[in-house]
Amino acid sequence: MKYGHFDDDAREYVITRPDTPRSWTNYLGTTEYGAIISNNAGGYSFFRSASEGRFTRLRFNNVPMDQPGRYFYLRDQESGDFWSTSWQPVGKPLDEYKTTCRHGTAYTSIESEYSDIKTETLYFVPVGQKFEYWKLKVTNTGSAPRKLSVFTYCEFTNHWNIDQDQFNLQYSQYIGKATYQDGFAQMAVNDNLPHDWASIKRDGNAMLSWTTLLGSPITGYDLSRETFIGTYGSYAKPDVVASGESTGSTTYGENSCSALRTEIELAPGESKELLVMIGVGKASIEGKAAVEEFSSLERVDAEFAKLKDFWHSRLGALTAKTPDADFDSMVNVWNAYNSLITYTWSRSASFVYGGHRNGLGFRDTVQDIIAVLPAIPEEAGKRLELMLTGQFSNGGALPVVKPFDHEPGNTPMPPKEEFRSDDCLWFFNTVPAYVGETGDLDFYNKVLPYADEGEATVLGHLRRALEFNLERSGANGIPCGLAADWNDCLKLGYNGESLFVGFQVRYGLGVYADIANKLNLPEEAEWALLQQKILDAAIQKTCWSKDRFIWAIADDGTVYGTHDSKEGAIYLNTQIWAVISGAATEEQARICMESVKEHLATDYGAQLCAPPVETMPVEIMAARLFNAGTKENAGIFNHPQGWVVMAEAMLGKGDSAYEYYNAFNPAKFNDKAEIRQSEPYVHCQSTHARYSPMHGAARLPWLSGTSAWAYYSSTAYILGIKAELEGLRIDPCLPSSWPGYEATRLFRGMNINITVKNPDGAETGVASLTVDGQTIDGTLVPTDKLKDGSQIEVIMGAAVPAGA
Ligand code: IFM
Repeated sequence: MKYGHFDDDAREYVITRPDTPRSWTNYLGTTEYGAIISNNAGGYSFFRSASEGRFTRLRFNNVPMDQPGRYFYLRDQESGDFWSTSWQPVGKPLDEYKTTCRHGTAYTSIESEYSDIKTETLYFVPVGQKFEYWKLKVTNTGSAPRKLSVFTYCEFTNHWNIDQDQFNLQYSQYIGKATYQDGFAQMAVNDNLPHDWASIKRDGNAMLSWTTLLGSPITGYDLSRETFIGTYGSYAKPDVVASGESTGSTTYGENSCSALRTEIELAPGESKELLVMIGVGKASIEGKAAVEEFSSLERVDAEFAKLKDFWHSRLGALTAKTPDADFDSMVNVWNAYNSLITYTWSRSASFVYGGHRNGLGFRDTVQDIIAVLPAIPEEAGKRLELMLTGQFSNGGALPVVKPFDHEPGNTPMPPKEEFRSDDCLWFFNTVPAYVGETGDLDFYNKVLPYADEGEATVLGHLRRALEFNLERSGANGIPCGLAADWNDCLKLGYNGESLFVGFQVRYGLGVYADIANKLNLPEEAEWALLQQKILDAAIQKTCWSKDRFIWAIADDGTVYGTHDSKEGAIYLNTQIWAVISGAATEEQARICMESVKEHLATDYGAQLCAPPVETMPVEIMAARLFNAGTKENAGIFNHPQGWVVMAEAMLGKGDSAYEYYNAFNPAKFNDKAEIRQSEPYVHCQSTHARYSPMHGAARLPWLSGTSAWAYYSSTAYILGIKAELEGLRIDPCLPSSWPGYEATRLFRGMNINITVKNPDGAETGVASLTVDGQTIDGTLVPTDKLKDGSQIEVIMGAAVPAGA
């Protein structure tokens, strides 16, 4: 079953049936003013933080779902019939109500037609501003003149802190006041406090927001939710809309909303345009200034064009034209956009994340950066520096970096039991990728503070990261899992050993040696390679079990993930990272990847483990808390799916890499939306596995490491386009059915055109490579051979030895 389609030319996803199986959402705004909107206009807005800056309300996990939101109600003054410009909340029968929602890059538009009235709404936050627009065009498509009342609706929170708003009602129901003056609704929380509303110190300052309606005189208003909706009313049938009588209500505590009203008369064929503006600040200052400068319809159009340019130029950093339209939709638009949104909001703001994860999850963000480097290298570099200052001088890291509060050099070191083992190991993926993108080798010499005290060069930070794990190795010489490794559920006891961390350390040591060589520090490289050798020996001695790598050894010596284990007998991450890290021998790599295929692969992605955990001690394997076949308990965790693609590509298996990619490519399930249920245009954190009766149902859209690794694996491994310090590498690993592809890649300010031809159906290998007609040996195009507009042409096939 399908509910919509991709419109890649417009860079939009078009939802043609509004009764989607779940809310299909989109993001508006930036880190200053963020907002989320569903295909039925449900959602909320926040200033800087989804937990500390939430000023309009969505009631999470509600029935009906995703309410309230940003609504326009229309009421026919003659018949009394009323509806909303989005299908919900009124929810007219779908045989009478036609609607299409277009989710674009940080904007959403909804076009609907009911009762001979066509409405077009457009929602967006102009770039860099602290307000949002809702633009509405109403057209009379019938043959009779019409008189309509239009009511706007959004619901204010009673406190910008979500817990205060939702749960601490004995306080928060007494602190808000909504007032109406000069065409503005003003919501003031803690109005008695100083009006320093933009301060990041929420306590001690008022929280102020405003709305207004323009384009037609305001003829009435209601700011009391109880009055507008009615104490036993509903968003589907608000008392005021049903009666057609606005009351002029304001609030003194209780619940506030902004329901502004106007009347429009439309001759047949006539259209009228209205504009709602909602923002943070004082109506009489920030509201007035925004209206003065931004409220003309010409300005709205100009801001919309600017917004599109802003996003489309970012997405244009890498474009591909392959034989697979679903692959292209993701790479060119949705996976790139998803990664930028995930990078922006980490795990803090969605319809699933209510805001409690406030700030940048350390390991999450370091990984998220890898996908946005082609689009925003400078900005991502600043974020990377911020994360490096979240590392403590012992080499471990803060679990979450809060950009507005972070004080490097001044953060108390947590107790040793609270450190996770993998946090800083992700630097070994992201830091070289950043240096590759920018060509800035000197970045490794940049001095940055530690979170607690002291400072080091970036290279010093990397060395400290490795030492952190090497100093915390267990009885078998494998690094300890500590509070958790990548897998939040794995708790092996402080001295229990995690092979995934072992592989990450091995990978990191190799990367470190490579960097040290580039910096002409042979002793550093030697140190790293020696540590790697010692670690390799420990891995080979204890961690191979017949046809797989184990996953861990608890501190009581119990080995998890052996071929004869009753549960959790095979763990995805240690097989694929054995390959990625280079720890597996050629034979082990082949065998363990075959085991992945045999025991873990499904039509919707590879399961994290099998069989599910049912009796393992919950103190060791907290995944047992999850229903079998979900999340970390043998669910299809999507975050590692990109690593599976990378591992297969590293083994030269293009068909297999593509098959694994397709299994979790959301676009491939566009026509099976009743199974996947979540948005077909964004990645989800996990999918129900075959142990679940809901096999294939994907959950937790948008904010997950899945997006970054899906993007990175598809672009750097399948397409094989990778920015390296010395130049641009083109080393594709394609499905044998692809005759090639074309791509463009922005690289250090130059637009590079790439054509890959695959005449013999090779899966890997470059037979020849030319740049602007000049032949290059190997797969790396040196930067000095490139200029803006360069044309790289690659013919795949058996590699021709250099000089042959
Ligand atoms: O690695 C974690 C991530 O940091 C948060 N979500 C779950 C993942 C796996 O446990």
